[in-house]
Amino acid sequence: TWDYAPAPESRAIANLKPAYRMFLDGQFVEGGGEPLKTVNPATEEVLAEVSTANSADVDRAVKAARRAYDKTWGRMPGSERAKYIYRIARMIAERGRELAVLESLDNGKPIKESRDVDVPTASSHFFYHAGWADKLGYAGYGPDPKPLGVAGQVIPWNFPLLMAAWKIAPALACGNTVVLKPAETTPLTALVLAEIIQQADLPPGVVNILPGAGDVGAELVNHTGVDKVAFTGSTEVGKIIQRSLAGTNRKLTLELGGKAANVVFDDAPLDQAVEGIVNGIFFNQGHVCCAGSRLLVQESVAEELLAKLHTRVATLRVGDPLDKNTDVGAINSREQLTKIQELVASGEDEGAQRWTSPCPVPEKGFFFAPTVFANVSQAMRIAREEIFGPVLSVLTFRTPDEALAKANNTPYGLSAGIWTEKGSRILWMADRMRAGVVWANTFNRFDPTAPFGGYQESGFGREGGRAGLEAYLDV
Ligand code: TXE
Repeated sequence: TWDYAPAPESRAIANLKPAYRMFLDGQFVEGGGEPLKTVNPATEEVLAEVSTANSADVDRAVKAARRAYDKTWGRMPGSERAKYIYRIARMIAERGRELAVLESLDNGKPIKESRDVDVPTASSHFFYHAGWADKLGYAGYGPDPKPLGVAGQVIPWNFPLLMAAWKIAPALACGNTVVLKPAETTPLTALVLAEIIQQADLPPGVVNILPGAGDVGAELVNHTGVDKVAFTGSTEVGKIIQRSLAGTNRKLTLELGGKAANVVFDDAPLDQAVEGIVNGIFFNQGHVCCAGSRLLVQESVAEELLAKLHTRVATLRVGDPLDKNTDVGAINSREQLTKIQELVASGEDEGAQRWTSPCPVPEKGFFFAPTVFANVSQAMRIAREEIFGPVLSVLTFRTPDEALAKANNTPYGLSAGIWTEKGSRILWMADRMRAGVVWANTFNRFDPTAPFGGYQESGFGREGGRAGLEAYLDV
């Protein structure tokens, strides 16, 4: 174990303030809720105090969004909306360094990921959707599709800025207005996005950002002034929301958990597959809904692949999220760390064979060394439940039919991976896997042009691509 001190200049680069206020009707204001303290998960130090909303604030925000919809945004030609959205996209890119450092401080993810993935992908989502704003007549939903009205959006902590972008960009492009609640452990980059939205001169009320815990999320999704609810988070909360909206005629999209199979056939280029497996499960500490958390490997190459995998995983550096060489940063919260520890203990109890990377791990902060379980059977909790951490479960198979059956043996259905040189096998598997995204000889590729979303307990609705517009239009 070792200790580190975060570079003092990081707070200045992130423009970190001691206190943040919520964004309502174009202004930064104090909320009526109990302020929350957001913590740097790598040091356990308080980063900032953040004002939270109460139910009166939620009501004011929804009403402000309604006014903005009726008076400005909902009536504006798409070509005008596009100008504002392009401006947001550019401003995110311009403030990329600040946003990346702030994201790593608040979330714990490695700076090379926030810098190279989160921030540029957030920006590209606004660029992509700006392009749709004046072309909705060509989206295939009729010549003149209408926005829905006010969107109530609740997002998780694993990609705080990027999830905000995924939610806000399509809503705005289609002419809706927004009330968004970021996750309680990671509110900061969404509030910088609010600043960008204010500076981009969007009319007041078009976007409102209200930090708070789950109770604020519940107030928002149940507010009768909200026309469309979009949620990304746990399957458990997704089901609560679905039940509470039953019979209300409000539109709903849910992006929930996953337990993706990453399937390696014996003809796969193994070194390339190892890179994809590592990316699939250790990217963002495994806090990824589409993480390749179940490795299914053909029996004949299992031993060789596992040896290569251990060698590669042992090289991953765990630690300071702000160090450019860090591969695995901090677990976002103590709560999540406890959940990971519990599931790992269950894997050992149920008889799986645990291997943990010998890498040094910081003493302070929420860290967990990359872990690989072999001899996993389908009945074990580590093969069935979403761990949402840097923990891989390895299962084996003999035939493509068995691989397919095991891959689909999950209540989830968000993503999957296939590694093989045979094109025909890729098509055969992709056609039969119940997963919203199937990657072949790669993993975790994201692009705003490609629709993303799940089947079964992973939710419904798509985000990104032309299909993603449907969630925000009356067609
Ligand atoms: O999720 P929650 P948590 C999974 C992952 C993780 C587990 C728990 O397995 O370990 O869920 O994480 C808000 N009405 N995923 O507890 O509670 C909450 O404030 C409305 C997978 O953080 O679902 C936050 O903003 N909103 C997932 C958001 O929901 C409510 C990403 C998500 O928090 C609410 C995150 C309510 N009743 C966790 N209760 C993915 N799909 O990527 C809470 N919230």
